Amino acid sequence: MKGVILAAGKGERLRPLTDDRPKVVLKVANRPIIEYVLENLDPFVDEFVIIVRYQKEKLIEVLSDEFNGKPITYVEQLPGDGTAKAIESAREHIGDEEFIVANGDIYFEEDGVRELVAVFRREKADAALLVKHFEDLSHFGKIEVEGSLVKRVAEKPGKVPGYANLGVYIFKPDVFEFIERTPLSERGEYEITDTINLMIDAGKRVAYAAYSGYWNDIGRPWNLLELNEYLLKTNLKHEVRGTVEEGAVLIPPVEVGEGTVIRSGAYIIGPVKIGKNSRIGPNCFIRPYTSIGDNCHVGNAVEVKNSIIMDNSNAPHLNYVGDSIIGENCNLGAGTITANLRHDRANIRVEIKGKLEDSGRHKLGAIIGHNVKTGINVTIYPGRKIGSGSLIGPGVIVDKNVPPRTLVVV
Ligand code: TTP
Repeated sequence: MKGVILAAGKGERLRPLTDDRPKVVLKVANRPIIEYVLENLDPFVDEFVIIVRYQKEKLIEVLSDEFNGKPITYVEQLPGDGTAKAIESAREHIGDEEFIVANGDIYFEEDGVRELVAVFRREKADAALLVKHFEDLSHFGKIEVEGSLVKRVAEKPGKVPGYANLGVYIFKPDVFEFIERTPLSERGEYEITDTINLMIDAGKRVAYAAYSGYWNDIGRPWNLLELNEYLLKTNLKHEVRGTVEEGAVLIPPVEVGEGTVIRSGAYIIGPVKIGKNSRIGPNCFIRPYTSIGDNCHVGNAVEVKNSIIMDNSNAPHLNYVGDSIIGENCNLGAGTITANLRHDRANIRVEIKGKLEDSGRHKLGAIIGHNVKTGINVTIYPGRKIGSGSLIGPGVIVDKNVPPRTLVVV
């Protein structure tokens, strides 16, 4: 069976981290998001087809042409937007067998796919989708079911309990005939949920598998922090491949990659994951749920907590990085501090595609794109974004979002 992964989206809600790359290559717990999708589909498929468009070269560079010995074919999405259009793009690569489809920007585990395949076969279905029960469907379309089959994929019903669609499906090749007939939705996309309703109207058997495991839809920046926390909490082993100097304290689990040096006076409370060839300390404090990538430097008098610091980035002296995401190739000047809590302890709101959204978190720090440099004594307000390639001069208080490639001075 082939596994089709949808990875052509622009990831606009994840700006500035997606300013110059597709969201599926962003690393969480030091691994590109799409690798978790490939890994959890791997037991069920013998070949991957990845649908690409936005910044596709970056994705191809990261994954190359195979995963666990199974070939990957990259297919450019046909003109038009939406998940149905993305799936249609795989048409020539699907023979006459059923195939699995998964969004490339979600996290799910193998058990869900196993159950999906089992339900599809048991029900002799024409299609099957993975669903999960939520108490509040305000942010999801509702999957209405009757017995073992899906009756309808409905609009977002508001704050009511029910099943939501998780973005993992099995289809037979006849889905392409229904995709051809799928109309453009109100938001201007060809959506696979509309295709599924057309299939149900035509009397096709669409089954569902209810998943009880962990799932995350990585649409907004704080979803990366949630997933990072989950992965470190559940999957991390204490393993030191680098060097730990005398006088450093590592409270397990802490993973330290090859070539990394943890210098004296570093105090690290796991779960913490540190990549290869990084320099940590002396005299720093790294608190739980922190991932630090390859070739990073976390230096003297720096505290990092519940954060993601991507490859080649530095917090070298006198920094506080809390509940924050720092892209690749960044450098924080001495005294650059992220604020992660409001005095009134209200939830932090973040501007997403021009609208303020409640992150649901009362602790959220900065969201810093790639290739950003800050000067000394820069203060960043909670939930503020700094666009990739920007330079923030000394003493600046970042209380507004900074667009990409912008120079900000006092
Ligand atoms: P979305 O998260 O709806 O879209 P997106 O990835 O472009 O993100 P944003 O809304 O922030 O801009 O996409 C769901 C999945 O479908 C995701 O895995 C990307 C994929 N997709 C495509 O492959 N092609 C498309 O045209 C669209 C819209 C999404």
